[in-house]
Amino acid sequence: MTDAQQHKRNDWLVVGKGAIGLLTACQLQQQGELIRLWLRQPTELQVAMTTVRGAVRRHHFAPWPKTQAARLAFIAVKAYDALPCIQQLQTQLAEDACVILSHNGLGTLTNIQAALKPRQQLWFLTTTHGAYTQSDCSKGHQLVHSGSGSSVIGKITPADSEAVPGWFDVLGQALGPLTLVERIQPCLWQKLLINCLINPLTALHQVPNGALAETRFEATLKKLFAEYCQLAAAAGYPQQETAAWQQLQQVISNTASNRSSMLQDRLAGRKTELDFITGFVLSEADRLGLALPAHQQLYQDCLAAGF
Ligand code: KPL
Repeated sequence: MTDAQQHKRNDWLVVGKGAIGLLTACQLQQQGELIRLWLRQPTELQVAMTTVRGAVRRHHFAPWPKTQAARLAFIAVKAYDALPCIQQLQTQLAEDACVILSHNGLGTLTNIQAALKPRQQLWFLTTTHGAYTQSDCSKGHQLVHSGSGSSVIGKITPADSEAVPGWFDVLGQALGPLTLVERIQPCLWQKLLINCLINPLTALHQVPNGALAETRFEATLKKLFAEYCQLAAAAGYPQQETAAWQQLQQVISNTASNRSSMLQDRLAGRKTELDFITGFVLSEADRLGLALPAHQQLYQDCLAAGF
């Protein structure tokens, strides 16, 4: 039997037409998976995807049939849309559906867990693959896979440790290298460190990520970093400071010409994820009785700028 015959393709419902949703849909379809999208208009969606090597691939996606219950859903919507999206989708999800969430920021999971049924599984994936969408009405959806990265996934609920899920390898081929971790929260706190420093600063100053390597941002970055490390330690997610600082510099340099997702949201006139990034940092600080003046100032500056 050939590999192709052995591979029983999974049937995925993908929600989210942002960069990560479309990247996942295109990459999984490329692996031979059956992908249907959650679309408001019941028409096919076409995407021209530029790969990291510069080749252009065309993908077509049919809408998810409203009469079918989804057993596997990949949901990559903005943090503020995650709960409403799950609530709206619930009637479409199988009793034992596997829901994989991916978004920036923290603070959504408790309510989302409560919105799921006992046998529905919740997973969270975080990725460093770089991608962005370009809207050109005449050409349909344009997606650029701007940088290869890696991803980490962990199960949030039910909190049992089970065998590696059947879809793991194919998701790893799509967004890999993919690591399965027992506890995803420490990874989400590491990612939050990157996002709460890079995203609001680049969006506020309207600069690409690489500008943060300039000396004019050094003092602010250091203050934000020190405060975040203090908070993360108090919350039970201590950061290895030297490694974390190096990782931050690495992301700034690897994504130097990229616009952060928050800057892209601002430029497109969309709502930002500020409340789930800096807002979450400040609410955790409040809960733990810590003052974080640099994050507070950044939050106020963003609000004053109309975020
Ligand atoms: O995750 C990102 C984002 O823009 O949301 C980073 C890592 C900062 C890359 O731009």
